[in-house]
Amino acid sequence: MRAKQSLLALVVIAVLALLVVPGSSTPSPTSADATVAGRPVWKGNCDNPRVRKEWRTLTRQEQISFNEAVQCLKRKPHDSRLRTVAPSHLSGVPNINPKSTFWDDLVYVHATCTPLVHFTGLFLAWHRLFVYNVETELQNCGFPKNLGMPYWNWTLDYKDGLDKAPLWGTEPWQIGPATGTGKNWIVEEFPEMVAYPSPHRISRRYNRHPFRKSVESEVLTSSFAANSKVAATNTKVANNTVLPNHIIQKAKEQTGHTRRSKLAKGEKPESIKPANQPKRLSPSDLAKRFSTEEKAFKGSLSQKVKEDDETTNMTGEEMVSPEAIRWVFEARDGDYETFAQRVEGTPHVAAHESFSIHNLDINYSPESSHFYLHHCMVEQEWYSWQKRSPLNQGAIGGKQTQSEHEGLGVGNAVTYDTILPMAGIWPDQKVRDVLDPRGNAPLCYEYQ
Ligand SMILES: [Cu+2]
Repeated sequence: MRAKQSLLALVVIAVLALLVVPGSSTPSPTSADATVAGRPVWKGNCDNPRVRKEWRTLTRQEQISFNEAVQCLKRKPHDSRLRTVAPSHLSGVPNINPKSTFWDDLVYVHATCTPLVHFTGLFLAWHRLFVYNVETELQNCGFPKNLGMPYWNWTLDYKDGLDKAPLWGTEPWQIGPATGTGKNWIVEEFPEMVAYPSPHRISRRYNRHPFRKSVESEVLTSSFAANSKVAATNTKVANNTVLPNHIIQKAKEQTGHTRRSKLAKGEKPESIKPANQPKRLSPSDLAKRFSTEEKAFKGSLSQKVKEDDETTNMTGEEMVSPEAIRWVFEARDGDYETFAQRVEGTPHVAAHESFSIHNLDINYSPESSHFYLHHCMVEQEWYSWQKRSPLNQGAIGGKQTQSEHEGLGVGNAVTYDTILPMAGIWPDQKVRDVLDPRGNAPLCYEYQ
């Protein structure tokens, strides 16, 4: 009888806890199993969160320390644990170059995961984990342990121009010019070569109208050239291919193969081709997808899109403006899919596309350190949306396979157990493990 009473008391306490949580706007300590509408809510109780600051609020010394940590990662040798995730015939990414640097490894992790983690339901969760892991690597290279990744709040630059952000420039506390020199826009400050897709120097060019056909065709042509070179030299899948579990599962269902993490030497990649394989979106497919998002945004600005010209003439600045961010945050509480699609398709894409060349080929965009400052801001947008309501804390959505038509993919739905592959460099995690930025392992950070 007593046992029954205490059980009843526990149930009452649990129900009360659930009722209290939705009323609070900040994360409250709750039981690990507590849920809102079937979704996990934050524990939010980690000790000593790393503090992520906006670039311009860092001290000069901290800015210099970030640049030095980046250079340190460029001096570190290739990590032999690196593995291919999406087979090369799906990703278009070349085999691992063992003569590359650890900085190149970071680019490779992103590139080999690209078909799984862009324009799918994994975009926000995967990039959150990726940025956090790189943040740890920067700390191991001398960046202060109490600081997290700096972020670039591009909304502060929408009036003056994204290229006028104080992070650009050639002083030791800046990250290099927004536009390099010469006809290939080489960033002269960085003499080092980056390895992927083939060895080259870092180049960058600011485009005020990144969606104009002329800019797109100029930049995409060079991107295509790089890709076709890769395709020609890369007809076989690396022997050390590791596939994420959901693809292995699919392959198993289709072929009856048992679970495997490696391709045997000489084995044809077709034998493990999943039924619903991620189709690699070409740069022009991606451009189409971007312009769909743009139209939706432009439509929300002017109530209706009158002409195509109107959207292609949009500046990157318009797409990161307070108005654009307001539109992103109009996603109602719990509606992860609307939020995720808008944040990826508009401010995220705009800040990328405003800086070419390789930044228009999303595979290799982390070759420039501003990738991390930019993605840390995208990440903050998600964190802010999550903070707004307990309904958002555990909200996920979208599918696992890229599609030309669906911004968040097609095929299997993303679940709390979907794997976020880290290509052998860091442990893979599940989606549920990265929903709470202050949930202790693996994440513990805060924004300032
Ligand atoms: Cu990315």
